[in-house]
Amino acid sequence: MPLRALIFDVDGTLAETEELHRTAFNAAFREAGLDWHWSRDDYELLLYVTGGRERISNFMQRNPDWAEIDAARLHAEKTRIYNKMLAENPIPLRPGIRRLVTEARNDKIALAIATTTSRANVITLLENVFAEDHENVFQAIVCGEDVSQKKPSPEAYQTALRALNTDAGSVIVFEDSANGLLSARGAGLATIVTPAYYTRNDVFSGAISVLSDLGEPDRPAVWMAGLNPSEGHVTITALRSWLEHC
Ligand code: XBP
Ligand code: MG
Repeated sequence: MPLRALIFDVDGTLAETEELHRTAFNAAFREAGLDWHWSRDDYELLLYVTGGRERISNFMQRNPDWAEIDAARLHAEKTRIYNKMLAENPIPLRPGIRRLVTEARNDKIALAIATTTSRANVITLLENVFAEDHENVFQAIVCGEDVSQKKPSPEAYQTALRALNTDAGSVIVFEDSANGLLSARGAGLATIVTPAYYTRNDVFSGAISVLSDLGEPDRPAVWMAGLNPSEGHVTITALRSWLEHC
């Protein structure tokens, strides 16, 4: 099948944002007068529940005394704090993302996002990294608010596919997590995984390739499993030939 679209996850894939999410959760807890603190080790486990509000609700089940706490309100505050922090301290795109996005745009390959994070977070990140061009880069942006079931449900990817009006066989997905990979695989999509800090211990069976990142001509990616880009960095030419072999 010809390559027609690339779909990117956001947190951990476009940028290493998850540590800022953790910081924002902890700040929201402090502001609400709660003595909760999610350490890095805690957060690595908590991330198995996708979606920040769901993550808070899941955590609250540990103690019946917390049953009355308003998870949605706490999460709205976390989102406000996260966006303020991200606007003030921009996080860069991971290696190879900007280069591949530019190549795809030059080749008229559609680009989309499928994430379980909140839309406000995605827009702030895109404004930071693509500046005045940010509204033109992605033809479809599917966020947590757009689905009834977050990853690992395939709904986010199925929704993105419908928005792109493209066959699953013509698409390649970029993910960083096992939940994201399950979601994309559930929608029948070939998936490349570039593990992030918090997902480095996940299991990525079913990915067509697992790489440290997408690499750059002067900074090759480290191959971990599956297909290996011969030039050391992922190009549209490599993706076209990989899709033919899937
Ligand atoms: C990652 C997530 C998100 C963020 C928090 O999503 O699970 O929930 O941790 O974002 P993805 P919210 O990798 O699919 O982008 O608090 O806005 O849910
Ligand atoms: Mg992710």
